[in-house]
Amino acid sequence: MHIDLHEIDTYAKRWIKEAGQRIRDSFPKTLNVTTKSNPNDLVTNIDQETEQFFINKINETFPDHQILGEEGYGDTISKLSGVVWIIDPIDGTMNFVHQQRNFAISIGIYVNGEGRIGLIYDVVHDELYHVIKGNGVFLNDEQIPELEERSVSESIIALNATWVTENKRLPPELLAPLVKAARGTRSYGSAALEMVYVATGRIDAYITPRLAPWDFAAGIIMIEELGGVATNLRGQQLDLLKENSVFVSKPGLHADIMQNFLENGKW
Ligand code: 2AM
Ligand code: CA
Ligand code: CA
Ligand code: CA
Repeated sequence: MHIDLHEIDTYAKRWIKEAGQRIRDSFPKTLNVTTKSNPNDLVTNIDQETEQFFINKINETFPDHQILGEEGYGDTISKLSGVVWIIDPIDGTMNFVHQQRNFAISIGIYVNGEGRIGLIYDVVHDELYHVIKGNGVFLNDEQIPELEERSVSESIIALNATWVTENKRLPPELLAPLVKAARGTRSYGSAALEMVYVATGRIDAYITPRLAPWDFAAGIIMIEELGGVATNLRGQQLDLLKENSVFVSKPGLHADIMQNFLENGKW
């Protein structure tokens, strides 16, 4: 199979901008909101229509590519061979519904399992974060500099308060000392945006016990391209075919938190 990454990238950029325009155009219209696994797990007609928009475009233009999408209109994928588009049509659906901001479209493009292109589009701000592996990371036309080291005491860490209260995924006392030791914590409610905030240095790390591949597929390519580190909460490599805990961070800070707060994965 001949793979022209620049051609794929050109289409991906065009489509993500077009999808973003459609989402902005939908704001005055009535949104159809339903729930999925529980009353707080929301999905809208716009999530579904946006995913279908990408699938139609990709199938028309690149019939031999595979698609893994959150809303389930893509393919059932058991291994990452050939070109796979990993798409979250709206990341931060709760924000989209309640706030009409703080959400993004996320697309990671993998070739034989390797992350090659990542796009995260902050639709409301018209900010496109973009990486082609080996060619740097850009916010619109501006190149994002490499990540530098940072101590815990001077870092802002993205972390949802849920994970230091009683919950099904983590011992609540695990992260409490980190919350105390850090300069500050934040929670934005969109994993894709939290990833690009790490990439741009607006925050220093992001920790969460459960994400799906479409939440992080694009973001980890950007963070790794800039010298950052992306693993699960036990310090292991992320698996693009299932749910993972996720810990992305500036270099140095990752090892520090792993060693001094995450018990080197032995919790
Ligand atoms: P979503 O808006 O695309 O569903 C909210 O803290 C972040 O977690 C968002 O990126 C959200 O993505 C994601 N998220 C919400 N529910 C999730 C679930 N059940 N599993 C994994 N990620 C989820
Ligand atoms: Ca969802
Ligand atoms: Ca998501
Ligand atoms: Ca989503």
